[in-house]
Amino acid sequence: MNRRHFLKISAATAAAMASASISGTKGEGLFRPATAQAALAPETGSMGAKEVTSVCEMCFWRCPIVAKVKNGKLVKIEGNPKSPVNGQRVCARGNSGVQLLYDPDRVKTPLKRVGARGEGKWAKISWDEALDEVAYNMQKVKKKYGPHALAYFDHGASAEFMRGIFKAMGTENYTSEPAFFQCVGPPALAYLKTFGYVTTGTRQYNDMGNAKAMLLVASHIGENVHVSHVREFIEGLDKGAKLVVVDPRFSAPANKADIYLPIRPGTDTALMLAWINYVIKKNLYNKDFVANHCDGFDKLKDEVSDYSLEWAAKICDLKLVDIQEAIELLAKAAPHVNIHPGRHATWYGKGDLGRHQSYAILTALFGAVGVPGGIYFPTPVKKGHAECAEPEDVETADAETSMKDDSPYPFSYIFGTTTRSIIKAILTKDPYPVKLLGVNGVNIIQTIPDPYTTMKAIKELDFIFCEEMMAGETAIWSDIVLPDTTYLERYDGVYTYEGLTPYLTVRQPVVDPMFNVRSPYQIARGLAERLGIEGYSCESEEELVNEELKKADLTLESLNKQGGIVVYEGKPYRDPKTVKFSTESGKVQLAVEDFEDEDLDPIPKYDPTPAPPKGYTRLVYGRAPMHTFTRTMNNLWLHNEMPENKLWLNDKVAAKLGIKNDEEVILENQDGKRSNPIKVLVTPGIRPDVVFMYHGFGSKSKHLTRAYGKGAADGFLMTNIVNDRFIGADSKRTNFVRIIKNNRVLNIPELAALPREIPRYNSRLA
Ligand SMILES: Nc1nc2c(c(=O)[nH]1)N[C@H]1C(S)=C(S)[C@@H](COP(=O)(O)OP(=O)(O)OC[C@H]3O[C@@H](n4cnc5c(=O)[nH]c(N)nc54)[C@H](O)[C@@H]3O)O[C@H]1N2
Ligand SMILES: Nc1nc2c(c(=O)[nH]1)N[C@H]1C(S)=C(S)[C@@H](COP(=O)(O)OP(=O)(O)OC[C@H]3O[C@@H](n4cnc5c(=O)[nH]c(N)nc54)[C@H](O)[C@@H]3O)O[C@H]1N2
Ligand code: SF4
Ligand SMILES: [Mo]
Repeated sequence: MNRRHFLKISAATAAAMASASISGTKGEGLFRPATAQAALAPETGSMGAKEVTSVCEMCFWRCPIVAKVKNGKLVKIEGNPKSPVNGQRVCARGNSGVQLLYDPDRVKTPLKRVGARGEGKWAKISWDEALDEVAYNMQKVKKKYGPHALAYFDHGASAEFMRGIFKAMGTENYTSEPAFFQCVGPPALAYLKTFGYVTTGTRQYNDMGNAKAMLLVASHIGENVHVSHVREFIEGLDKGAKLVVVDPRFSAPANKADIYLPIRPGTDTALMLAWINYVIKKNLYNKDFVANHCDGFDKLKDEVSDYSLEWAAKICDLKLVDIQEAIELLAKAAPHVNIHPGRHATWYGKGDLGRHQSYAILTALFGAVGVPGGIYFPTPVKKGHAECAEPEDVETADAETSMKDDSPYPFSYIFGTTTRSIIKAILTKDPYPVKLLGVNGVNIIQTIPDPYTTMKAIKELDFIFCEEMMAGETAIWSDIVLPDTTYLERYDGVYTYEGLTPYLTVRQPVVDPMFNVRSPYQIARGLAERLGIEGYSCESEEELVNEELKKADLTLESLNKQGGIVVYEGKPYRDPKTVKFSTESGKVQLAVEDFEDEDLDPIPKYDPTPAPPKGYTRLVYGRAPMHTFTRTMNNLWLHNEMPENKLWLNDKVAAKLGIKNDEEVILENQDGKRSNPIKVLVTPGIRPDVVFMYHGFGSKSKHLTRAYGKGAADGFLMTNIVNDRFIGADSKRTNFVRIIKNNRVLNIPELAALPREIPRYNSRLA
């Protein structure tokens, strides 16, 4: 398919999604009072609807939106036409926020567990009872074991006010666990240390729209859907950018690639280092940029000098001509070349940081920083602080052995306390006991690999509570469930975008809260009152938002008069002569001394991740375009689009095993853990030494009546976790599966020969 054709099709798909009819919700929900039945049936048609601007939270990209509301009911969501990034567009998920609001399986009132943890048996309780119980247990655990026995796993907009409560209790164990230790921690650290700022976090400062060539290693843009990111990618292609895609699976962008490299999984750093060596040896690097703005070039040159393209071709199972052509193509476009920094990076544990550091190094060698098409500098946007919504600053109590400061992972403190350390402390009391867990915006069972260990740890806790919208896995494992509003029913403060076209906008309720739910601010306030924590003094969230808007010389009213968004001028580029970096020396660090100081490699090395044991294949996963992790699985419209996931299996392997397309199989991992039944997608679009599934499926909560048991959960096949040595993030692509069909175990034939340099996984050695 050519590019224009693709654009047309994407537009047609978007239009189809946008006009999808609004049907009523079905299925018996949990504790659904009769009066709520009517509330759950949305209005149809958006003619004459009231428009309220807000911000999407169906994923973390947070596109500005307009909600259309008729007779108090939300009927449609579109992009905010004034938004410079998405305009009127939202993706399938953004559009389907309507069905999150009216999902019959929302948690509608505070709940107290009456069965065993994980069983999902609850009694309805009042808000006073729920908050009293949480506050009582927080105080009790703190008194008995000290403040650090409290831990908080959080993610996303709903979590911030409650984080203030945990901080004020004096614990060191609060952190956005999924964001750093399960997602973007390794590239965030790699770019921070190389360039002095984080180019890839919640936002990604890479200018694909103006690139002349792009390199995507795994980033499966188009399946990984962030509206403006996809648009910039398409814009770049439309303007003629060349594209190199490295992925063992024929992903959505692989379909658009000039050169597609179906790499052996886990060998990307070998390819990157050979490319870096080639660029240096063939004088393809930007000499001015390196001489004026980079430290450590000679060291780098020396370190990578043995990595040849021939060697990489063998390790990576790629053709020499292809990898040579690819690096020449990228070099030709320099400096307007986009080496995508990646996002989700917690793949193999060992080597994850170095892989992303090697993208940063190649970017620097091409001088592709602060220039159109490269990575760029964020433009700060003025945003104030709502002091009336911040608890007093409590100095974190000293811990004899701190999990944060004395972490075995020297750079984890930058992000918080490593997930693995907290889980280990719950199970072993080492270095101290952790006895209470608060969870907010995290699917604690499916987001953290090795759910078996997590479930064991939860059983050891004195108390676990969550703030949740849905009756999913986190809710069924909690002692108390505090029902949150959805993002469509609350304020969450001011959002700023520091990208190419900076803007400021605000999330505000588009309808009144349904049921007996409360906003995160009101929940935190209720707890603060009971715990004697001062600082949540804003009477209302409007007051809080107005405080935050002061610094930008705005009020909610003035902002709303301007269409809910103010756009500023961006300053993403720099003069290559005078550009300065926020590292200690003001220069790009091609070799990171801070790493060396901690006995870690200052320049990445290739250290192979073990290959599958005989009879097994590697399990990998990724994003489904119309779902966000587990959180959208029960959404009526999105469920209808994709109710279950499939197992991508190489056609030659399938033929050898006698497996046909759409046949149902079960997977068994190297430790004997088995999956739900999953249908097979037989395809030539995946290597023979790997299988793939979309993440988020296979819910274990019976209360999610649509999502329960549909498809297979990747995390339930992850029991071999390798933690990287820099921050201790959890690996997820270090697990291997074989196939069970009709109760027969089928060994996977090895169709890609393994070079001697790559060891095979052996549980006794691991
Ligand atoms: N096996 C496996 N694990 C992974 C990944 C993978 O691909 N496979 N991906 C990793 C990555 S990249 C990431 S970013 C993380 C994502 O990890 P999570 O953020 O944990 O992702 P979700 O599965 O969507 O779970 C979010 C939970 O928060 C709840 N929630 C959503 N919105 C709100 C809200 O407004 N208020 C409240 N109170 N609750 C809310 C949802 O109902 C859901 O239970 O997962 C990581 N872990
Ligand atoms: N629709 C949708 N979009 C999303 C999200 C969502 O939930 N839904 N989540 C967002 C978030 S928080 C994140 S972090 C991003 C994640 O999205 P990405 O950063 O794009 O995720 P990755 O895991 O890096 O990429 C997945 C790809 O890696 C390939 N792969 C597997 N193993 C290897 C390997 O060893 N080498 C190489 N080169 N490729 C390999 C897989 O085949 C797959 O195509 O997506 C974001 N976008
Ligand atoms: S990318 Fe889609 S789901 Fe994510 S914020 Fe934008 S519209 Fe919402
Ligand atoms: Mo992520």
